[in-house]
Amino acid sequence: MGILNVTPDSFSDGGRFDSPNIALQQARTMAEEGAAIIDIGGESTRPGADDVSTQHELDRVIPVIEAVREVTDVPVSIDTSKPAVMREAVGAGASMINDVCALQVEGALQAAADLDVAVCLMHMQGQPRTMQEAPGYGDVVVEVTSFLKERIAIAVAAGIHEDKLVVDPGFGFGKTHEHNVALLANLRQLQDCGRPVLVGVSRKSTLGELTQRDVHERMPASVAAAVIAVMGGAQIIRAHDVGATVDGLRVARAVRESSTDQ
Ligand code: 9MG
Repeated sequence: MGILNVTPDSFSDGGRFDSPNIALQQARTMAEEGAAIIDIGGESTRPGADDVSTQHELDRVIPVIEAVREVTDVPVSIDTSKPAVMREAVGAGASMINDVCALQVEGALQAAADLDVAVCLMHMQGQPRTMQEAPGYGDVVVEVTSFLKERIAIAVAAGIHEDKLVVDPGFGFGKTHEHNVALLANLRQLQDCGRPVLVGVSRKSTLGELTQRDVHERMPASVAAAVIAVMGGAQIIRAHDVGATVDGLRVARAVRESSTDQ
């Protein structure tokens, strides 16, 4: 899943793709490099980011979704928590909802049920503005898994087909570096959710902490983390550097398929 942020303030590429033409070129490049999904977002979820109105978010993402749909068959995912944006984005051609709030915003469950598209339910402790202030867990892996199971049950009860759901532990969303490392090390436990696992660790601050690298120097660490995630059972990797990640994942997939202890 290639990341296309059409925002002025995302943590690693804020402002780079916020003109539709540049965004379109980036989408083309990601498609050529092997992205299987292009995830388009118009509101930054980095800690402390400003809220964006529904209209502003729509103005950012809808022209880009329409343009991307014209130039590639690669499926588009809409990265949003707002029901109105979900509806308009799917109307414009998106076929997946990537919701960091796991459909907890009022009206989001109904929107996803009505739209009948794939949905990624992500775990987050707290809200983006404050989530990194004092994250705390007894056992992070157990608590994240149990939250995701509960959200699956709630989504299914709201009329969303279970086979449309994907789960995501939400690296960096209300988690310390230790929590993120524990989740990556024990990712296989998320298989208990019974749904494909999506992992987004690309360029995140835990990788900066581990490597002492600035955000734009974290591509090797991001690929390493993506490979570890796939070896731990992840089926979708959300990444900025699509070409390098695809290479890493080809190696990981070949090794995983050849392993005798799945
Ligand atoms: C939008 N966004 C930022 N980070 C993310 C992550 O780790 N997973 C998902 N699903 N979305 C994310």
